[in-house]
Formats: sequence, C-alpha cells, structure tokens
Amino acid sequence: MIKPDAVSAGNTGAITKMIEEAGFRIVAVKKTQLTPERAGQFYAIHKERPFFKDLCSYMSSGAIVPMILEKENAVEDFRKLIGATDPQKAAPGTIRNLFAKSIEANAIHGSDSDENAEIEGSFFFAKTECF
Ligand code: 3AN
Repeated sequence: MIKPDAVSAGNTGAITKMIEEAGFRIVAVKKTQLTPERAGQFYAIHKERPFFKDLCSYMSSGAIVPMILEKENAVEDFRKLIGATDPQKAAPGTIRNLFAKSIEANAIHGSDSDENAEIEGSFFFAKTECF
C-alpha cells in the first residue's frame, strides 16, 4: 500500500516502477481513501501502541494506493525493497530511503507474512477483482 504522504507527493508512479522493476506482478491496484475507523481496523494489531491514534488519522488523511502483488518469496523480497520502518535506518536505494518523510509517514506498507498478505488483500479487494 502506497501511503498518503507518497501519493500526495506525486510519487505513486516512481514507486510503482520500482516495484515492477524488482519483479513483482501487480495483480490488483486502485486509488482509494480510508476513514479513521477503517484505518483502525487495518492496523488493529497496533491498537495498544502510543502512536495508534496518530497512525489512524495520518492513514486516513489522503488517498492511498493498495495493491496485491505476486512474486516468488514476495513478502521477504518486498520488505527488502521497501526498507526499514524508520527511514533513517532504511538502506540506501530502498523505497522508504528514497521517499519516506518520517517513521509514521513512511511512504509504503508491506505485509509481514503470507497469511497477513491474504487478510490485507481481502481488506481492499473482493476476490472477483483479483481473480
Ligand atoms: P512496518 O510498516 O515496517 O511493518 P509496523 O507494522 O511496525 O512497521 O508499523 C506499522 C506502521 O505504524 C508503520 N508503517 C508506521 O507508519 C507506524 N509506526 C511504526 N512505529 C512507529 C513509531 N514508533 N512512531 C510512529 N509511527 C510508527
């Protein structure tokens, strides 16, 4: 999911190009916006964290671009491509190193397991949309 900071900065195209050049196939993509409630559902795992409320208001502050991606070893390879959560710690050339503004507004989200990729994919797309 390309996050509001990166979408509003006009970086959707550059980030999508990096994703495709790294060998990911875009199975489904759209532009949409979350309500704070929907953002809270998406990040429910973080609901006890001190940054949860800010995260929900940030994630609902503008358009996002969720995608379903396909590749061998996709979860691990995508997390390498996006870099560390904190852009100050993200390796040179990673998406967060190039485009993130802060630890919160960090340009992009990637699923952390195949199981969560299924759950998060279904959060944004009906099965019929991604066949
Ligand atoms: P990642 O997105 O790298 O898997 P998570 O799942 O630990 O990182 O965090 C989810 C999101 O919560 C991050 N992408 C970031 O926007 C926000 N976040 C994580 N840690 C912090 C923090 N210490 N302060 C503010 N926001 C944070």
